[in-house]
Amino acid sequence: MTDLPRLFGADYSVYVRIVRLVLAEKGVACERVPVDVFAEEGLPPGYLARHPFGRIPAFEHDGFRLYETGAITRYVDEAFDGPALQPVDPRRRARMNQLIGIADAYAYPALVWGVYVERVEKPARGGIADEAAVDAALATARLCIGALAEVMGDGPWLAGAALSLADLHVAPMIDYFVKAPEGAALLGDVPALADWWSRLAGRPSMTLRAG
Ligand SMILES: N[C@@H](CCC(=O)N[C@@H](CS)C(=O)NCC(=O)O)C(=O)O
Repeated sequence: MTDLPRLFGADYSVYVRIVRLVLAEKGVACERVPVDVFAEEGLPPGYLARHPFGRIPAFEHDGFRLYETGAITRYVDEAFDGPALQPVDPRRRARMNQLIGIADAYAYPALVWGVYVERVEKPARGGIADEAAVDAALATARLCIGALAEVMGDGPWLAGAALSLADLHVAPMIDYFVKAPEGAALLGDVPALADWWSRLAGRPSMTLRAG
């Protein structure tokens, strides 16, 4: 019998959630192994052998170890049955990869760290938001939302007619972003992306929280 793939990480993580969304959309069960990168006691012994950069997620399937979310999700899509999550058309696939690149390079730092963590999480822990940092992040966030909408084209999904890895990569970032009032307002200013978000947020995979 084939072992279940193992996913190392924590529920709060954007990148762990991306892999969980992809597994859920493919209908692939996995074993979760808790790793809290922000734990006071540090990383579990031996974790750096799986992920030398000490980030989450890490993944293992039948002895094949992998880290980097984009590599994991493409592997899951290609190695398992279930609906294909990458367009076959080279240009559509290039758009999907472009969207994932935008998400990693620009959206994650701005939407999640610059807006959500600063505006929502820091005050919830008794801290004070750095308003200059929020303003700077919002400017980048506006650019990101505009770029995603432009690359998306006619939709209804980010890479075209079918749900793809791009939707599932961007989703956890938007989910944190819209928890900040400025994030929700900014998304609302771009109707194509706001409509996409309502479509995506209602999928069963998106309601998975823990476990
Ligand atoms: N390039 C990595 C990024 C993963 C990443 O940044 N994960 C965050 C949690 S969402 C993390 O481990 N942060 C710990 C840190 O920054 O020290 C990937 O694609 O998997």
